[in-house]
Amino acid sequence: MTAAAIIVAALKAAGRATAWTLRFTQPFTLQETLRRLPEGADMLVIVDVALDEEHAGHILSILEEMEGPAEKLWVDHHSSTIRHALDLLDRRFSLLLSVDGCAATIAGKAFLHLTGDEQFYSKLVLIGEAGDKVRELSGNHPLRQALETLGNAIAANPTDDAFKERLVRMWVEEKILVDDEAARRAEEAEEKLRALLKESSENVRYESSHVKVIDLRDTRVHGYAGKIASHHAKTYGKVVLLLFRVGTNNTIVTARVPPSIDLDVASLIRELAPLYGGGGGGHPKAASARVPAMHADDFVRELVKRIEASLQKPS
Ligand SMILES: [Mn+2]
Repeated sequence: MTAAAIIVAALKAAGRATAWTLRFTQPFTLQETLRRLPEGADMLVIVDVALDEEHAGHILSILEEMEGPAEKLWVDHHSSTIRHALDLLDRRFSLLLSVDGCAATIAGKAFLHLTGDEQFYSKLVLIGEAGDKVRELSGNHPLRQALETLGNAIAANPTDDAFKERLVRMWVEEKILVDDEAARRAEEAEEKLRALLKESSENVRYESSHVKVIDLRDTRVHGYAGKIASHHAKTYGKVVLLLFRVGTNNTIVTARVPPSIDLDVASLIRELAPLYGGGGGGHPKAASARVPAMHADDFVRELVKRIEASLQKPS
């Protein structure tokens, strides 16, 4: 979102984005989004969306057949997109791709000097980088409050695209970082998080010296799972597995590894989840799995076993 704001601000300053609209999409919904672009647009900029292996073939063929817009730019930091650079050039995309930092880093390097207000938009670069965890803002950093408010406001309802678009518009058109609406949503989110943290402490299903399993399958945690798991991992210095439900058929297991423990939980999940009819992955210390609800308990039992075994191995 911050990268998009910087790009739009630069295009506007150059007299080019007189009318613009935002679409929010995921790698697995990109094909749908591309099919429903506004008619007559003369420029398309795709920002921070991975062209992932699973969907690349389909998406590339849609792009192949697409008639407009005349100008197309892909700004991204995902290595799967970079591996398709030639395919994208063949489809007449201009490319701004780098694995260094996040989309806000790239947008800042390319467009900040064209926005006409480097002071304001450099704040957005920092907030975007901190939001994407490629940079840390210290507790007393002047942007820390805005970062937390925006993060919490979005977390309160992550799929509220209209709110997210309003935020980006506000950054571009009013150059305000946080407004009352965002502050109100953030407060709501913090309250909800407090309640969920309390509930999570009451639903610890297993705990050993290295691992803690929290079962929130009877609670609505959507948007908060990562925060809850990270909180427990950091506070107790244990690997945390948090179970919650998505729909009736699937259980998500969100895993967080504290900085004090050296463990690649993502590869354990990648190995194990398919054996239970699921899948998953992520980063070494922050990963998640989705498994059929009926196999969730067996999956978690085995995952705990493997985590404890790999932590007991002499290094
Ligand atoms: Mn990103």
